[in-house]
Amino acid sequence: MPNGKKRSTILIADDNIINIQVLNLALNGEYKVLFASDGEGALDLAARALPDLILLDVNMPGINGFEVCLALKSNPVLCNIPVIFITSLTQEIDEAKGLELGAVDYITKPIVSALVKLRVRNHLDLKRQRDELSRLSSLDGLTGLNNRRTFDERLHHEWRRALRHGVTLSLIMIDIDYFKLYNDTFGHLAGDDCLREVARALKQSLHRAEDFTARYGGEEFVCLLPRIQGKELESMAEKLRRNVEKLRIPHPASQVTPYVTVSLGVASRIPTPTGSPEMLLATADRLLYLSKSLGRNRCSLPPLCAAGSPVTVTGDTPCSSSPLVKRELAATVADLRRHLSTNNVKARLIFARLQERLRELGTENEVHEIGCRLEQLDFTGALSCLDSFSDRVIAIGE
Ligand code: GH3
Ligand code: MG
Ligand code: MG
Repeated sequence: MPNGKKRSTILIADDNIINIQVLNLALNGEYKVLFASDGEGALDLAARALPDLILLDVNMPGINGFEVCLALKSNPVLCNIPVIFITSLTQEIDEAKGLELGAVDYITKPIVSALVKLRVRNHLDLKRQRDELSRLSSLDGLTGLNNRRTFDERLHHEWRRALRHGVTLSLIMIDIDYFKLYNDTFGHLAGDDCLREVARALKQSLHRAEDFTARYGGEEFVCLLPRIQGKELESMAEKLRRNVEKLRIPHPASQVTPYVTVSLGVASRIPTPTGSPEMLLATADRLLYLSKSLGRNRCSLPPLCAAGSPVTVTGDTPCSSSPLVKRELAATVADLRRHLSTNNVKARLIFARLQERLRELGTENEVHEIGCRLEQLDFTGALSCLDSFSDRVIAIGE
């Protein structure tokens, strides 16, 4: 086989045995060849064998070749298999129809074996290149993990699946602690190496086929874990944290430990038709933020019952609701204050997080005025509203 590559599989669908024999003779030495003698058989075999290319006759008993092509192109699993029509229909209008249906080529009979062989080879080469491009564009160039785009697609896909089956979908957001200081200490290239090592440790921590890891951006990662919850989820998050810590990557500037560590936020829910995957992300993000505000190198999980407080594991014992929430809000306010005058985009993101949290606590209107000032780009006004919010909501009873 050229370059030691796996032999490609070609499906020939034709109701005429002589045609099948001629094509088989031409292709059999170089490829694995499968046959179907009608449209239904072709669709069935395509779904089972996932061939690399299909040679399709048009006039066949039952479903004709055009209908087969339409069915293939409407199926998300089969739509990328190149189809070449080989037919006795020589009219331009038929050729146009075949190509419009998504076939990559249209060859008229009588069959000229040498030309069919060349066309098949060219289309297989093109398919290989397309597949490789698609594989590369789904990955993050630095770490080799799935990239953000692939994650977004997968999140929506898993959400819909979990909704259909009424099962839990869990999401973990992971952020390296004091990574800016790591770069400042060792340089950006060493920072890149560190990101690769952390990515590998995260990926190797998950063993189930359906678990999915991606680089979310910068020094943030996400894991998507279908059908896992409660204690099992908690130990999975803790394992991710521990496996990064166990790498023992020196980080002398870190204020947590002398090694690189991560903070985690875990969200988990059974999807409902009114919910959205973005809510899952927002919860994980908020709990990640809680882990940061409680000292980093830890996991925060949602409460097991709706009325409970988030649970933070590692280092801290579970905290009672009120002081915990106040600490979390104070950290968000401090962060917002820091970014208010210098980074409008980041300030808005932090504000959205604060707003979401207050909505959950039922006190969203507390920050309405800050939101209005931000809209008007009145940062001084927003800052003074923020101070007043902080005095009223966070300082009381401290
Ligand atoms: P925290 O513990 O609060 O998360 O602090 P932090 O320093 O990790 O967070 P911050 O958001 O302030 O800084 C993130 C840093 O990650 C800044 C940025 O330069 C670095 N970073 C993002 N992407 C890359 C990358 O691809 N390579 C390297 N070397 N650094 C990156
Ligand atoms: Mg970050
Ligand atoms: Mg960080």
